[in-house]
Amino acid sequence: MAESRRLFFALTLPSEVQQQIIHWRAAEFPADAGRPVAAANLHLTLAFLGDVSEEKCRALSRLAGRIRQPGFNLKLDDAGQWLRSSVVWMGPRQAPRGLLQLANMLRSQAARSGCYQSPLPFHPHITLYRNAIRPVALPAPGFSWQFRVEEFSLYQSIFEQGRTRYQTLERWPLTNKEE
Ligand code: 2AM
Repeated sequence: MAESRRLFFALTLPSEVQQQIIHWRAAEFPADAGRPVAAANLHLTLAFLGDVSEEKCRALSRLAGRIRQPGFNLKLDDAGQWLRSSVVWMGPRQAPRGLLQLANMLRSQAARSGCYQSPLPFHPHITLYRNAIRPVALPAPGFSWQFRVEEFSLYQSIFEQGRTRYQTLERWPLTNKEE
């Protein structure tokens, strides 16, 4: 059987923002909120691809490399909990148009390449806790992190020694210009 890998497209958070978020999380959320996601794993998924063959991965990478759009500013100022998937998340109160455009493009390329895509609307989020099975008291509004997004990445999800880590396979700049 051909090898396949669990892949997704995502935005990486600047490492200083990852660090600031985990300090804020430790201060603002109850200690038993759930299983905290490690700082280096904090990301915003644009399109989940699932288990993908090498051949399909190459095709998706070629399509991603054709995307031409400028970068955008992302403001993280919202948080919530989804009890169905047992996650606590943070994200933008108002998603920037560039983010929606990029995710829609990657999701439709994935769907056309045969990767199952959820019919639910894209809800941009960064998972902060997993296994959050009981309702968690959320921090008061007023928090906010803002940064410029200038690239997006293809990630592989690797589960080893009881932990998940994400490995960047490829990155593409967000630019209108032809190379
Ligand atoms: P989550 O953080 O909301 O769980 C790697 O697993 C990334 O892909 C995570 O950001 C995860 O979202 C997302 N992901 C996993 N399974 C998914 C699915 N079936 N549909 C959409 N996104 C998924």
